[in-house]
Order: sequence, then C-alpha cells, then structure tokens
Amino acid sequence: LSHIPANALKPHYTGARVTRKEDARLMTGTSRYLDDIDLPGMYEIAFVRSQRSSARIRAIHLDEAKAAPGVKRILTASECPCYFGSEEDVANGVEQPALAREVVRYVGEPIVAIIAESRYAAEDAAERVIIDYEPLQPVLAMRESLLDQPRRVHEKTTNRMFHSEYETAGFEEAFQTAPYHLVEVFQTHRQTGVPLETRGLAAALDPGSGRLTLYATHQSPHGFRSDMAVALGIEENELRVIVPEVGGAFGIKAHAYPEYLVVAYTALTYKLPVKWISDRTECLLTDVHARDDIHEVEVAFAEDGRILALRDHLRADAGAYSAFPFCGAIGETVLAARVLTGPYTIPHLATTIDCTYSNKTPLGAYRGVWGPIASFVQEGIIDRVARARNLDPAEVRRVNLISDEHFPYTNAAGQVYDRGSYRASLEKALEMLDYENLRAQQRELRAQGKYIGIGISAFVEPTAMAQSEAGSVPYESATLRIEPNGSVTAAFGLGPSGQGHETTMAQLIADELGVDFKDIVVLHGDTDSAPFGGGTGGSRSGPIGGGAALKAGRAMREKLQTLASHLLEAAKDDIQLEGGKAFVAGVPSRNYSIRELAQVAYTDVGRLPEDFPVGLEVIARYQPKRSVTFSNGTHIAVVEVDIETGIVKVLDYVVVNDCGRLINPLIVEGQIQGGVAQGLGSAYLEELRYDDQGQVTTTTLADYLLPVSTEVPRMRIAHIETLSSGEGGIKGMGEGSLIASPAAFANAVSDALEPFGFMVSSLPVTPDQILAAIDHAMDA
Ligand code: MCN
Ligand code: SMO
Repeated sequence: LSHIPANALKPHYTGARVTRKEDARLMTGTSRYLDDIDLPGMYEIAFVRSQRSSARIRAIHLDEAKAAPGVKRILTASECPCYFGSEEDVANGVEQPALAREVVRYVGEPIVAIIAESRYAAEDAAERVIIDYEPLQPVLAMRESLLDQPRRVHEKTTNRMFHSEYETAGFEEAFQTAPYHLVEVFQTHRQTGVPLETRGLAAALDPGSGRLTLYATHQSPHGFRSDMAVALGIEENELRVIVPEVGGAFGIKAHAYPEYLVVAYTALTYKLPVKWISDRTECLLTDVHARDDIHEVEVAFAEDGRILALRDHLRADAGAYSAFPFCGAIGETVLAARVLTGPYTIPHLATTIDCTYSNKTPLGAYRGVWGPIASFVQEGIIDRVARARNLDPAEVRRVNLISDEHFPYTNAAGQVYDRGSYRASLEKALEMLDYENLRAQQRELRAQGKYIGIGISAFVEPTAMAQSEAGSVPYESATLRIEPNGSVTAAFGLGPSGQGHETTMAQLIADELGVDFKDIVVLHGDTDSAPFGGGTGGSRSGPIGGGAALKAGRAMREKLQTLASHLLEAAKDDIQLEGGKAFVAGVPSRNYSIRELAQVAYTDVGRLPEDFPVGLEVIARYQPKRSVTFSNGTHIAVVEVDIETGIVKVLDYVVVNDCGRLINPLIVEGQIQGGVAQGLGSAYLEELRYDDQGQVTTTTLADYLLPVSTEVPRMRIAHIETLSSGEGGIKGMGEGSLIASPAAFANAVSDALEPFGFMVSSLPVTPDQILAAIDHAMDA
C-alpha cells in the first residue's frame, strides 16, 4: 500500500483471496436475525393496509377487532400521531404519517396497527377491521400527473415534486449542426430489492433507565437512530439501535418506513415490547420501489459514430411520498443526469428532469439507484448509433471512450472522473471473448436460423461519495482496541448486509499491525459501542470504511512502536511489527509480543512511558479528499434468443472490473456475481405491475419473478487495478455489476434480433415482448 513506509512489512492479507470470517455462522444458521429476537413479554403487530390507491377514509370500524382474542391494543393515526418528513416532502408541505390520516395514497399504506399476543392473533383481528372508503380517482401515469391530472396526490402541492434543467454552453449549435440524429424513448419499470430477509423492527423500553432499544434491519445504524430520535421527539442518548445480522438489504434497508414509527412509538408510549416483520406480500407492496423512469432522448452524432450532443428529458414517478430519508425519484434522475454520458467524451448535454407524485408506493434506493438506468440509456444509445451508421458497436465505443490522457476528466455534467481503465477494460473484455471470431460465428449461426447476440456495456460507477453537504456523512470511523490479552477488537459504524466487511476490514487491520487475521474481531451495528458513521450504501464501505480501518491500524501501530521503543530502549523508527511481535529491526530476538505490550499497557502501567495513556485504544476517521471516486469496467453478455418462444439464454458472460486496489478478490467477485444475477432479473424478469386502479398485481414471488440459479450464467471475471488517490488506493464496487449488466443483456437481445429490426427500449424485456416484436417484423 502506498502509505506504508519502506521498512514496513509486505501485506499478507490485503489483495489475497481470504475466505470470509462471517460465513461459518451465516452458512450454518447460527447467526441471529431480527426474527430470532424474542424480547420478554413481546407483542407482535399486524397492519391493516389500504386496499385502495386513492381514497378518503370515511370511517374505521374497530369494534369487532377489539373483541378478538389476544388483542392488546389497536392504534390509528390519532393514537400514533408520528410522521416522517423527507426534505422534498417538507419543501412541498407534505409529510408521510405513520398511519394514514383521512386520506390513503397508495395500496399497502398502513392505516391501523393491531398489537396482539402473537402475529396470528394480530392478523386474525386485522381481518375484522372494516374501513369505509370514499374512492378518489388515482394518479397513475407520469405524463398526466405532470399536468396535475386527474388530480393532485397531495392537495397542498402540485404533483410536479421536482424539476430542474441543465444545458452545456453551445449545446443548441452543436446539436443542430451535427450531420446525424436519432430519437428514442427508454423506459424502465418498477422493481425492488427483494432481500431474502424481509424488513422489520423490534422495540423495547428499559423501564429503569427509560432508554428505548430498537432492533433494526438497517444499513445505517447511526443514521437510523438520528432519524428515529427526531421523529419520536427523544434524545439520541435515550435511543439505542442494534442491528443484528442483516439478510440482504440492497438499498431498500437504507430507508425508514412508517411501520417503524408505529413499532417504536408503541414501545415508547404504551410501554409494550413489540416486533413487526413484513411478510413477502408486504415486502413487494411497501418496500421502496425503484426504476420507474422514462428517458426521452435525442442524440446528435458524426459519421464515424462520435456522439456530439445528447438531450434527455428524464422523468421518474416518486410514488405517493418522497421516501424517507431520501427520494428515489430524485436520486434516479438527478444522479443519472450526472453520469448519463458514462465513460464517453460526449461534449454537449442538455437535461430536463421532472419527478412526479402518484398513487403508488414511494420510490427509493435499489442497488445502483441511478446507475442501471443511466447505463441502459447510454449503452442503448451507443448501439443505436452503431446500427444507424452500420458500424461495429465495439468500434463506436472506441471512437467515444475517454482516453488515458483525458484524466482527470470533467464530463458534460461537470462530474470529475479520476483515473480509470476505460479503454483497457473494453479491449480486455473483447479479448476474453475472442470478439472478432465470435462475430464471424454469429453470422454463420444466423444463416442456420440461430440468433446469437453480443451485448457490450462499458460503465462508470460513482463510489465513495464524500460530499460535505448538510445531513450527509462524508466519512467513516473505526475504533480499534488491543485487549489486555493482546487480541484485537475493531468497531465500525458500517452496516453490512452480506458484503463481508468483517473480513475485509480485518484484512486491512491485520496488515497494519502485523498480527494474525484470525485474532481480529470486527464489530458493527450497535450504536452504544460502534463509532458514529454513515453506514453502508453508495459503495462506500470498502473505500471509506477501509480508509478508516487503515488509519486506525496506523495509529495503533504508532502506539505499539512508541511503547516497544521505550521498553526495548531502541529508536522508534527501528521498531518493526510482524508475526504478532514488535522487535528491533535486524535483531528479532529483542522483542515484545503484542500480548506482553498489552499487559504493560493495562496492568503493569508503571512501566509505561511518561504521558502514554493507559490501555491500547484508538479512534480514527477518514474522509476522502475527492468527493467521489469512479470505478469502471466492461461487461459483455452473449445470449441466444429462441425466436419460437422468445426465451433468452445467456451463453457466456465476461466481466472486466476496475475498483482500484482489491482488498479481497474473492469478495469482489462474489459482489459481481450477485450483481449480474440481479441485473438479469432487472433486464428480463422482474416487474412490479399496477392495474388501471393502482392495484399492485405482483404480490407474490410467483408473479414477481426472480432469477434462479439455473438462469444465472457462469461468469468469467478479470480485474484491472487503477488505484484511486484515496487511502489504500481503494475504489468502491458494490453496485457496478448491477449498473452494467441490464444494459449488457438488453444490448445482447437487440443484437440477436437485429435481422428483425428490433431494439430493446423498455426493461424488463419479456419473452412476450420479444415474440411480439418478431411477429411484428414478420408481418411487415
Ligand atoms: N471491496 C474490496 N476491494 C475493493 C472494493 C471493495 O475487497 N477495491 C470489498 C469491500 O470491502 C466490501 C465489498 O467489496 O466487502 C463491497 O464494497 P463496496 O463497494 O465498498 O460496497 P459496500 O460494502 O459499501 O456495500 C454496499 C453495496 C450497495 S450500495 C448495495 S445496494 C449492495 C451491495 O453493496 N447491497 C448488497 N452489495 C450487496 N451484497 C449483499 N450480499 N447484500 C446487499 O444487501
Ligand atoms: S442502493 Mo446501495 O444501498 O447505495
């Protein structure tokens, strides 16, 4: 690592395929998730949810439910008057109540909470609640919603919740004078993260101290505590958040939800220990949705395929509220606009953004947020330009890609890209595929009636965002303690949900201290013991959390060197740390083990140097100097489309990924495999469908189709390591594979169906759509 002094040890663990510390317990069912938590005297909650997308509540009839066996208490908005206020909602004069007041605005919105001795009893009682609705016309289509048609979702404000415009100087001229133009409308449909473990919350008040403990499945323990303290009107030191094992999060667990307010409020105000965990239907209805976007694109380009100007009207359907604490619609559009030019030197950009309210589930974060959509649009554009000019899609990418001499490159939206391997990753991926040969094979197979498609997707992934804006946490923290017996305990504010932080953070610390990786325990998820941090999201834990680990390791290393130099009567610079020992360089026999040093630091304190604080404990914080570091790479999918059935089979899948210094290639490859699996779902299977009354029709996993192991292809993965300028040279990567893969898949299907003149412009592209396109072409 770049910062390690010349006399320091070589890293043993960083960069190595270290198997994951956490897997033993995760794979054997011995770890504890939220649903394993059983508090003394605990009640459970079932919610009565809106069955209408838009209605006034005339009356709520609770008598029969109150008489149901096992019911302890029933809450409506008047007994639980809490609400969340996202920035956008507050700006628009609306807020999201814990339980709907007077009006319901989406199917699944909680109206009544039944607190009962068991979930069974609560569910049975919930069925006895009768809600008398006065139906209102729902707002369901973005276009009409923008005109406040058929009505306003919130009386207080227009449906256009967000609008912005941006244009580079000289755009019009560049656009008008270009020799070629094309237009396209790209659309992505509603999807959601679908973690294996559904979301929920348990809460209990400690009667003695008056402190409230929340057990949360959340990506940001501290952020969640801050938000809940505000919403509940209590001090942060009266609130403890414990995040047990999290079984997948994918962005949906970066949010706080109305049900959480009900659970916490019940424990706090009615002093009832209580838990609620969503079932799969609640999850599909009410976990934040994502990807509800339309891009109306106009592209101006040159004869050789060089893109000269790009105009895009981006629209996203925010749903009924701005999800708390951030709005997915704004995230998907504003941030997409910043990276819409992807890894290409597109000099001119004009974007108009509109986000609208509707009577649908709020839009929030799902892995990659803006990235998968921006990539789908940008890579779709490149392939359309290629087809329009009859050029090879790889060649059009070569013509447009940012070159090494461009770095740091400022894109047309003003984003500054640090050094990457944009060209090298494309060439490497093409080489892994034997691209020219494959193209020749493709032509031969076509002649035999087999439709093979090659879909290229070159991507950028903004990671480790570290903007010092109010409310954001641009740093991460680590505490590191060497215990009295010499073992090492580290704690982070991170909130992993499967990314393997216990392993990667331990690798970094082990190398800094020269100790055995196995001797390090990494803790997270308890606000009483973990240092404050932003948590996990935006692919920041590796680069920013890793930076904190390195800094904490280095601070501890300093301390150990100081102590050893005093005890060994040697110069501090001559003290080396390796194999769990501090020794004088060149004289390994003059040493103190870390265990002996710890004994001095904690118990034999009379031997400590003057001013040396008792114990061995440090806290470190790391905020990157750059506000964002860009990872990059290239995915190529090879598919076969069966034109009789419309079914797409992935034949080969190649990934070249560059996330700077690799902490653990095994973990990075796992992240890539998972992301590509999700990308396949995004591109081909997953869609949350609404009917014309605003009812979600995909409420089970038999309707909302996830990819299964037989559909997920074997991937061939290669790495390039272009170091970032940050601590350790690490860039993030947790979202890149889901950013790149839907576009690769879509482009491969378009390429396979080139003889039919079809190009994918809407995701997911289903076998039905493919068959319809083929039929259409045959008829023409
Ligand atoms: N890593 C590495 N070398 C690098 C970069 C990262 O070894 N150069 C390691 C990191 O140490 C970490 C993992 O790779 O163990 C991912 O790191 P990073 O890119 O920093 O992303 P985060 O750890 O912050 O994870 C968040 C990211 C996001 S935003 C979503 S959404 C997502 C994703 O991770 N959700 C996931 N991957 C997921 N994987 C699982 N299993 N479950 C989720 O909910
Ligand atoms: S959607 Mo990931 O939690 O940034």
